Amino acid sequence: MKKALITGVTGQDGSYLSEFLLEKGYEVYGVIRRSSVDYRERIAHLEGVKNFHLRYGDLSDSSSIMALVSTIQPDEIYNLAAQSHVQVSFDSPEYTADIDATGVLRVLEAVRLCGLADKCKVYQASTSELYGKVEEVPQRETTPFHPYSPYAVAKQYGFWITKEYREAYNMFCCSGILFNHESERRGETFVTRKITLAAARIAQGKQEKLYLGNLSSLRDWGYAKDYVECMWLILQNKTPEDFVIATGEQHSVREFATLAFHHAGIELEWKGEGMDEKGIDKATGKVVVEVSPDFYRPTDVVNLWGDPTKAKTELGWNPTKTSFEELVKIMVDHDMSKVAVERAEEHIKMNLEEYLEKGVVK
Ligand code: G4F
Repeated sequence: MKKALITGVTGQDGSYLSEFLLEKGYEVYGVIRRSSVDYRERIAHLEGVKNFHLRYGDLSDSSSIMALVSTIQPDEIYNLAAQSHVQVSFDSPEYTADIDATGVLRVLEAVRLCGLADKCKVYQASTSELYGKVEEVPQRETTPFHPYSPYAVAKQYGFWITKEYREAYNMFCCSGILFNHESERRGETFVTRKITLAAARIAQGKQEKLYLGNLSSLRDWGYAKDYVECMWLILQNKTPEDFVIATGEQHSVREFATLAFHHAGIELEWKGEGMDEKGIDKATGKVVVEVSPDFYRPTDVVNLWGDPTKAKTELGWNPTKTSFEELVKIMVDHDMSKVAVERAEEHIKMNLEEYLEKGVVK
């Protein structure tokens, strides 16, 4: 039985990858950090499942990584842990560098110093943000990098140190250069999930308005569940190589919002430009989307579009398994149900409070 160690197991990708590897018959070890608040929602259904184990560790603490690698002796490591929010990296650049750059080095060094360089393969979660202020459209493996945020600069180090360990120590370590990948498990401050949740809340009368930043920003959005398969395929390849993982389709934030609101039952009409642009509910004439300078970044990456040809031809991966339209629908359907459940719970609580007050129940 193969053993996989996953850092960032509590995240969107970590949870999907755990499910995928368990299904493939792996023994999965997920690394979690100590926290006083519960952040294990995405993997709660896996706790107690045979062959799924959680261990404490932190990418900022090399001794903890070293201890995990030496005791578990994994066949594969998936380094998904990161400070992954681009906007936050402008506020916490040093922390971002520690985890997203030096953290990668700590994982690679742990493998080397534990004498596992020949045995343990390493997958590094790299990003399309490396292309940043893009020098070619669409972007492929050969496109020059131009990182454009503290996050991207840190991830650039992670990419190059992975390549360096491959060349210097002959290790099987590779980067997946993943374009944006979303799902119903996506964090609520990333633009797609922020939109689908708001559309659901606005449609059900729980929110008045959604405030967004750059509506014209372009992204290549795929479904995270499809992308974890590719992480695994990269490590099963004959030779260690880096791959672009993308759908090959590009859409704007505005287009994503239009489609998400449509699935939630609201047809949007866009009026105005720049900071004055507004999304109006055609049926009621109400402004439901506005632009706020709070969500603009000091430097923003605005033209990401990946070319997945290499992954398609060399790994046999299907980049269009889930279409853009299906992805938006999956997310909106999920959030419509989530909001409906929250409303029902509120309703029950209100009734219960009233019954308690009237002495109907004690
Ligand atoms: O959803 P986002 O925050 O994702 P971003 O910055 O592209 O980064 C994500 O994808 C990367 C892969 O390319 C990962 F490496 C990274 O870890 C992360 O998962 O923003 C997407 C775009 C940006 O151009 C942003 O300026 O949407 C624009 N945007 C417009 N309004 C907004 C908002 N982004 C956020 N988060 N919130 C807004 O209100």
